[in-house]
Amino acid sequence: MDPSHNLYAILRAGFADRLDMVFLRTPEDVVTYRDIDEQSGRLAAALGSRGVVPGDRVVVQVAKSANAVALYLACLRAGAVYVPLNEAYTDEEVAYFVEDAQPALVVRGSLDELVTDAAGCEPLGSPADRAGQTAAMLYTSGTTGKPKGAMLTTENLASNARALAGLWGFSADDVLVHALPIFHVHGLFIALHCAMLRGCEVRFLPRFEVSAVRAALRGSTVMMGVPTFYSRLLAEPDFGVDDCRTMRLFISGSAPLTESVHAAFAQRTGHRILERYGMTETGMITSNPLDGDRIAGTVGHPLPDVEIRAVDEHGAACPTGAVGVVEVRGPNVFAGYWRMPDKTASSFRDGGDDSLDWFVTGDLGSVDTYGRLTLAGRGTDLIISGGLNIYPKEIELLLDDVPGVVESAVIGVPHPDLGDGVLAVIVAAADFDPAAIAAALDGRLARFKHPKHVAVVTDLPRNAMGKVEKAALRRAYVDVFS
Ligand code: MLC
Ligand code: AMP
Repeated sequence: MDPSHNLYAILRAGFADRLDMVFLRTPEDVVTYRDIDEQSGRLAAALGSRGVVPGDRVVVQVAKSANAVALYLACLRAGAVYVPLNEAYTDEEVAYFVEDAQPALVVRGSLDELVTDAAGCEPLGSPADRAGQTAAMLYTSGTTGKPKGAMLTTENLASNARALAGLWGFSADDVLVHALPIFHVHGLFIALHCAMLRGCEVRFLPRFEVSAVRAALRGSTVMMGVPTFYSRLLAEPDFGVDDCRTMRLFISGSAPLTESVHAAFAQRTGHRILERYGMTETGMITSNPLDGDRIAGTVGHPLPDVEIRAVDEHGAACPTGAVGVVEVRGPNVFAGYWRMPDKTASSFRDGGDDSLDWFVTGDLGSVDTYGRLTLAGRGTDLIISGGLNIYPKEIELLLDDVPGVVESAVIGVPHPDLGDGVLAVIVAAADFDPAAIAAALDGRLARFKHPKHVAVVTDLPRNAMGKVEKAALRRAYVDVFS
């Protein structure tokens, strides 16, 4: 097989001469690249013995661990489509994904059984040929409708990884602090692929816990995080230059980094955080430069071979500096939504003859004369809380069924720790009992989506069309979490 036809083979070429170096340093264990190569090979064989064949989906909802990384890589080697799920999802939420993905295998909770099986297997030989095929499928929601499986190909993921490892100056000498979850693009692809392409060491923490992260920063060189990581570090009065002596780069993304956090971090540590922008369907789209100006409030330039533009409501390109809907095209853009051809078609705009079509991100932004993108909010009501996307509709549908709730509107309002905090504004009947809300959501909705505050009102503001004016609500409740 041509090694460029399988993502694991591409990544392996990056660390092939560093097999005896540390890959994952976890709180309990030290896992070398050779260990992961062997373990992912055995797990790939174990997948085969369970009947998984190339193209099959494997749904995985497990805790972050070295074996979870090995299982991801095993899926790549076996040619299976890796479908990771947030550990916080409830049985009811997982049931939807399993029904939709039609997986050949579901791995939930413990990896023990699979790992035990793998121990008795010979590592899989040649990786599956997956040229032009889906390597992983990640679910992402929309403002309406159910979550959609975004199909990411070998080439989508490989092109993005190569571009980022180059742009951000990754080398074998780097040591990456990894405190992100590995069920999303950021922690799974962006962080791990950059490290593997150069054979770097990764300090692999189970979650973001501020004292463990501070300890891990000492002796490390790069950290990737969501803005909440940076505001939590800054909330430590004694966090500063001493923590960052060996660091060369702090990267932020998944949610807007405020100019005040950017400035405070620079002042406290001497490091200007490098902000980049991306999404599940596209991987990374733009990045501030490693060398040169990292401008707070902008998300930088498109990656090599990636094009962006802002368009108006008619789909015409906006003049320089004018805000429009951001569209993107390039090798990073996904192959479409799993079994949703209509939704896929309506998410792209015709790019003209011989050109790729444009993917419509739904984000609003403007492009300046230097080609830099500045985001200007979102065209949708999407809430981004601590780097996790939350869709109001999903919560409103459950709230509207709660006894005593007449109607509801769910919005995101500024939250000092999470960026956006989820607020439910409800119109209640006389018999409404506030405890009924928690009771109705428990077990049905992942806890991170639960409203952090509920406000009861007599009616919701509506426009002439009868639509709830969420912007007015956001203004009215702007201070609720401050
Ligand atoms: C946890 N909780 C949250 C939350 N995370 N609530 C709202 N928003 C969040 N993000 C809730 C839990 O349900 C729980 O509630 C309580 O907080 C404590 O849980 P925890 O697990 O101890 O939380 P904590 O460790 O503090 O987690 C916060 C966090 C984490 C910000 C560190 O959410 C995180 O790591 N976020 C990163 C997400 C990420 O990787 N995003 C990238 C997406 S990819 P209760 O009620 O049970 O007590 C993408 C593309 C791109 O967007 O561009 O990168
Ligand atoms: P997801 O679908 O979970 O991958 O989330 C993607 C969304 O996160 C994008 O459409 C943006 O709205 C948001 N996002 C990612 N990076 C940034 C950033 N640097 N600044 C602002 N928003 C961001």
